[in-house]
Amino acid sequence: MKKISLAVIPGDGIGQEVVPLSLKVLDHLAALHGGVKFEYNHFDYGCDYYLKHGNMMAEDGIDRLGQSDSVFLGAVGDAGKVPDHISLWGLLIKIRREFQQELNVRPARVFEGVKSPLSNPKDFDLIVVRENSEGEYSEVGGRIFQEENEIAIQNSIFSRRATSQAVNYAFELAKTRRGSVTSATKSNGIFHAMPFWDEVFNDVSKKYPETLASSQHIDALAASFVTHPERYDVIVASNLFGDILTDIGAAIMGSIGIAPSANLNMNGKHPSMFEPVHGSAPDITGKGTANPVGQIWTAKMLLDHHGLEELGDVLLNAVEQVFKKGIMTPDIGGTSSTEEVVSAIISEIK
Ligand code: GGG
Repeated sequence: MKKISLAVIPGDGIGQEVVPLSLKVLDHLAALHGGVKFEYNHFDYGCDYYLKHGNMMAEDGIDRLGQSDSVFLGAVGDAGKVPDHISLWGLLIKIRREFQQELNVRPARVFEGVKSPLSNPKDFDLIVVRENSEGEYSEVGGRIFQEENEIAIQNSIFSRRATSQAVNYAFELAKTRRGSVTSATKSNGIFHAMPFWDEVFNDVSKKYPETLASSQHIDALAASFVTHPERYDVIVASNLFGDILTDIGAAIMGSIGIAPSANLNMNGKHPSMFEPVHGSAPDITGKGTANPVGQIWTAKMLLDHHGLEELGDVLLNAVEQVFKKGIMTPDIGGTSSTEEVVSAIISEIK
């Protein structure tokens, strides 16, 4: 029997709705198929925790989270309570950095039965590998002068090690898929970092002569996501470009409520973290209509990560069947509640 301990952080808003239901799905899967037992360590970190304690997590929070095999996170942020940069850097980005989760892997595809803005939705099936530890997400910079002379300076950081790691991962992943890697660049506008990014991409690509390698400026790439989705298999992108591209990808999938992600620790020293792409969605919090699929597909990525790919496939297959039957939340045109979709998925787990 494989035991997997999870540090569970529902976080804010709809995270508190979709995370507990996803644990029910995992428990059902484990009970039906055996071979695995999940142990949950619950943490109430988030914006309410901040209001009570002045921090997004406990002082020893990282040590406590680090005692579990993986982190299962819902959503972070409630701008009405805590400024977004405080909540994100105090929890989500803090965990990514402290646990050296240097890659964020985000698959995107359109499920049968779900309406997408694309005319050929089957053509859209890709994975974005996002560099997750540096790039434009940096604390280097500051503000100088005051009033009309005030200046904010934000430096981005690109290391050869982390950039190569992301590019290498993308090429390895492409070997298991359709064999093509596209690099998201902007070397015509960003003077130092992006020519460097291109240089690293070209260097790594030489090790993979059998893989189709290309670079595209992020603006054109974002547009082509919609006009020529069939061109893309694996995309490697910087922290910010990857974040933006995957929101566009989620919109093409029908809703950001569907999209999953894995923040991977690559050195085996710390847990990886699994979180949907969506945020806390305060506009629909408490209505019982949040789409649970992003969190449940995220659970599939967690299973894959722990070597339980067969169980992961059972889970995703159940989601596929539910969508084919038209059981879906209002964000993708359905009339079902979060709980109804989760119950339908549980019933489809065979
Ligand atoms: N699911 C976690 C979450 O709340 N993400 C919201 C967000 O703003 N993420 C930014 C990022 O992934 O860098």
